[in-house]
Amino acid sequence: MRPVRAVVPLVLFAFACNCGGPPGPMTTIHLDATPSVVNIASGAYTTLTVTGQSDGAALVDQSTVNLEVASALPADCGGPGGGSGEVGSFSADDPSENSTQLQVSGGKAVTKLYAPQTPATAYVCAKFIDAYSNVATSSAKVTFKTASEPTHVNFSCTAKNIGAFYPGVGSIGVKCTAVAEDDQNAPVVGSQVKFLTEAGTFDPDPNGTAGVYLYDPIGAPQYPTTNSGGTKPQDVAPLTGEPSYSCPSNEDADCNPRDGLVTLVAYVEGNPEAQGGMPTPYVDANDNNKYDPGEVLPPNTTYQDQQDKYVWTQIKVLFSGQVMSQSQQNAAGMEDGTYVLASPAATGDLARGQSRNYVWHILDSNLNVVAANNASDVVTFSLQGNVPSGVTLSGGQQQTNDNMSNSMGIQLDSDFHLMEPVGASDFENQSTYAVTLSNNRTQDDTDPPAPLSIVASVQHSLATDDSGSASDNVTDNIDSSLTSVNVTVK
Ligand SMILES: [Ca+2]
Ligand SMILES: [Ca+2]
Ligand SMILES: [Ca+2]
Repeated sequence: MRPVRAVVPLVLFAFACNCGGPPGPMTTIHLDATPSVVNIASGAYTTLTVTGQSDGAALVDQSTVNLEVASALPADCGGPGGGSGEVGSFSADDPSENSTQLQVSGGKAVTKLYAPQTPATAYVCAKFIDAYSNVATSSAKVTFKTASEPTHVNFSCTAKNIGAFYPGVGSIGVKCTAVAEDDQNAPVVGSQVKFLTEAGTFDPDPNGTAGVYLYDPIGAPQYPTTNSGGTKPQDVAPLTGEPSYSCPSNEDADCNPRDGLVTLVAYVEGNPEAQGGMPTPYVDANDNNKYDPGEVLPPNTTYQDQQDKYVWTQIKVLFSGQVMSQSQQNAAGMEDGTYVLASPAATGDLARGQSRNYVWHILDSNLNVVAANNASDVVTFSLQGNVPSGVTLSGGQQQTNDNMSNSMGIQLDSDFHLMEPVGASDFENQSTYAVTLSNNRTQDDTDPPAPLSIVASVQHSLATDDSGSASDNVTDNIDSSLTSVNVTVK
């Protein structure tokens, strides 16, 4: 066989035409204005550049280009004409200089168009007459506007629930980012956002990227109420429906979830009128949506209900700690099963053919959901003892896991504002874990009745991975005397 080879001739046809136009070769020019949107300021300008082709080459040096600026494009530049007023000037000193003549140099003609005093839309017409008296035109539109200013701040942190009260971890950090934006939601370059916090400290990002780190310096030795340093969140009284108990270290105070709630503020100089007016930025430490004496303000300010300097955003994060131990629970005078221990209470025979649900509430000493900043954070339940055949925990497994949700327990809206009313179920729902122990032994199983324990352990991450700290990931193994549920299967 001969290979088949096809050859397709490729033919290009090119046509050139000067179809009834003026004599001589075509001349074209192009006017560029960069930038095309200019913020009005003293000396602000846009750069106009005219390039073109004439006689098949770049514009000849020493030839001239005429420029005109007006509030409407002239008729001989393809516009409606009739422009008026001062909408830009070719002179830095004279706002009325609305035309100029440029010499081409290096194939182009360049000049500056200075901003007017007030916002305006300027139309610039460039006109070039070639050696054959052909007229080529090009135009550009330039918008002069008042400089954009921040009207709001976008503010968020990479963790909602931070294990800042966990004993002995030292400083942990969470990255927070704030961007000042204008009324078009465009970032306002050059705006310096500042931060206020109820607890911990804000430090610049040590990696030099955008944002700041919220560092917790608490490192409490045991209870958050006996922390050894740093600023901790304000102790607040429980709201209606918010669970609480008498704090072991201070019987006059209630320990309640909002004792771990930390208010953060990002503020920037801008236009608060855009939001219908705003009060002085303040750290609403007690979550009542109003300024109370003692709440943190920007340096050297006094609180005003209306001010015209700053725009700002407030968010809240939660500082949480270690899962409460049995000894802490006892010291707190809490009854078994109130918040932490499995229910129903520990002991009780489980006859053949029976099953039983056990419920844990995994909470810290403020009754908060513990921090779980890693998707693999988990509560693990296991059966311990001489497990007879036919006895299973939660569907046939000897061990069962329940991934923890990265939540605050406290209900906040999408802006991290506290939602009212506060209900105890909000705090409990996200901290509840359950397993089922089933005794499926048959008459053929002759193992003797066995005492067993169900043991829960918690592995959770105190902060997000980008905290810059090596100590932000801990395994919190709960005291076994707390978490064991003892049951005899018969
Ligand atoms: Ca309290
Ligand atoms: Ca307040
Ligand atoms: Ca607070």
